Amino acid sequence: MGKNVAQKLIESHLVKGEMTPGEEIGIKIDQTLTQDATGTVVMLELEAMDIDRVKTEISAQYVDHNLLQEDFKNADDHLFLRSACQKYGIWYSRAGNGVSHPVHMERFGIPGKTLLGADSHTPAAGSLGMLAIGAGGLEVALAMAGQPFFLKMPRIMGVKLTGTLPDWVGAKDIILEMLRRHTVKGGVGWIMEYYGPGLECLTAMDRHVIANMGAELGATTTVFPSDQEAKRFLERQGRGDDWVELVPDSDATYDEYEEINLSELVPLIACPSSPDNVVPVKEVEGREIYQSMVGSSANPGFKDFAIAAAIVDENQVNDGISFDINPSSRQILEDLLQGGYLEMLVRAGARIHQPGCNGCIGMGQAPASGRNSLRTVPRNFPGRSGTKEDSVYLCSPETAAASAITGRITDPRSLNMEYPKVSEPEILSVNLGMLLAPPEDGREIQLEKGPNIKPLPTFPPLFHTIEGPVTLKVENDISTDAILPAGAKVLPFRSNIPEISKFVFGQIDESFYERALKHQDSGHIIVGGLNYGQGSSREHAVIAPNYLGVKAVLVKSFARIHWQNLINFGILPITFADRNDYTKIDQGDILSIENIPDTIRAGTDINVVNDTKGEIYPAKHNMSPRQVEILCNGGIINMHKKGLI
Ligand code: MIC
Repeated sequence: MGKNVAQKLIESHLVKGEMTPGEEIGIKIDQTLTQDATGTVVMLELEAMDIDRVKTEISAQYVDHNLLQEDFKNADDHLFLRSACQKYGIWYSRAGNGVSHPVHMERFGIPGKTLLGADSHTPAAGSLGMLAIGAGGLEVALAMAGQPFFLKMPRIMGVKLTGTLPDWVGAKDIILEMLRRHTVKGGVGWIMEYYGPGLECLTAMDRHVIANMGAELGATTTVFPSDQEAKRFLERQGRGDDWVELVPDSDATYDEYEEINLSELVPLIACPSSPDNVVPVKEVEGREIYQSMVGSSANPGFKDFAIAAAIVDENQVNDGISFDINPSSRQILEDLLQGGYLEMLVRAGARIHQPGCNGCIGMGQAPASGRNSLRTVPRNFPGRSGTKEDSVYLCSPETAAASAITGRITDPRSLNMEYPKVSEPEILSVNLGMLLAPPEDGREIQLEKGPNIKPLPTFPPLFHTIEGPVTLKVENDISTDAILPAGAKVLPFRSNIPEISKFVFGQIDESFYERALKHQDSGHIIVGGLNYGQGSSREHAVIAPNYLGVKAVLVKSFARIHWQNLINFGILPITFADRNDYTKIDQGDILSIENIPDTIRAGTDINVVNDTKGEIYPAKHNMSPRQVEILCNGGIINMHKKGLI
């Protein structure tokens, strides 16, 4: 039977297990990606593992998150990361060079390779026919040390694209349509593979948009074929020799099928505050906005900025609007400059920022209170922008630009203008000036640690019995932004766990930190709903709760990356056998879980006793035997210290 691209990618890298959906497999990792908000802990983990040099074909570290240098902390982190890259043999992309995902695609993307990234949007590299997966930093550190990456074999959904995109409709509208149909939970346990004649009208960077935001479906990753478009992209990056063809066999099959007729799509928009709250722009047209933002790894292509520039050209941005432009890579910024598009944006009243994530993760550009913000970013979880009661809409560059002119949410098709035709420069300004190659041997290089960079905390062994209060009960779809916010105030503490732990669940309940401290040594439990831990890969959303004494998380279902992070740092992740039991528990109830190591080794069933109410709730874990051993040792770092990894 023929194979699809995802199967070919997995099979060519399989080192453990069978490709049976739901079974654990181990795959070889060719490349890794870290960014500066996850990378500092990764480098501390490499130091703790005492490795000499990374064992991957390519490892790259990007500085694209902590770009606001309001004091020494971020600047010190950048120097620490640079010294670690020199020491361990990692490429270092300096602050100002751009967002990790588009830069990695431009410089290191190679069809047929695997990429593991400490960022949930790593799947963007699937645009070039890579198997690119987001994971917690510790799993990326292990891959850098030459270990396989383990995951449950996903099912593979074939998404057939037919028709052609109408004017004013773009790649963003395709992924928003997928979110409308499948929600933020629909992709959990799945790989999305796109195929069909509709691919013809998608450039490699269009595919990047779709693959990037596949993370918002909860998908393990997204894969496109490496076809003539991938070849064209690599040739224009001066890397034509890296191209290999990788397409599905003519008789390839999928576990499930989806189909989108591109010709029927209209401009779509995700309303606050979830990426799946999608409606046609027409439905919310006319709402006043405060801000319109173009950029991020979810619309990083030259065309995304050029089309916005051409739309606002010869107009003035509405005088009530902040029109924020976040270039995605320095290379693309140079090309926009050469093509005259930057001049159009500046003349129209845009605010030009440095290449980086910036407002996408609340690193500046926070919207005014109670005002609407339109953004081409991938996420609009509550408070993620930096403004607590924010109202962020997700849309295409066309919609963002049209709305910047009118000051209201505007369907771009209603503008009285032809759909602009934009084209990249003949020769791309490929320039590796801000990308530092590692030296041949960095063993003598000393790590440069500023005062904000603290050693990783020690992690206690797994408790045989957990008995403690439910210190917080949360609803469905709790994101890692809700567990541990990003943003300009919090991100600088990513290398300082005691400090960053003060922000755990702060967006939901400001009293959580003090309540947790009371049970830091004896242990306490979090209870949640569906899709707990959706969104980012930040392992800090586990390390900090662990530091505060969280010993178990009991929910209706987990998001993949966060579930793996909980296990890797020794927090017991269990789900209700009967989801209705969720309603029986109140915050403050004392729960107990007994004889844990023997119970989770013996099977997947485990009982939770509510001592306060005298009830028993059957629960389950979904861990592999390998993961059970990690948990019984209190996490991977403890296993490494015992010489078990
Ligand atoms: C995000 O988009 O949420 C982030 C910030 O890039 C995170 C990584 C992080 O929290 O550092 C992600 O997506 O993994």
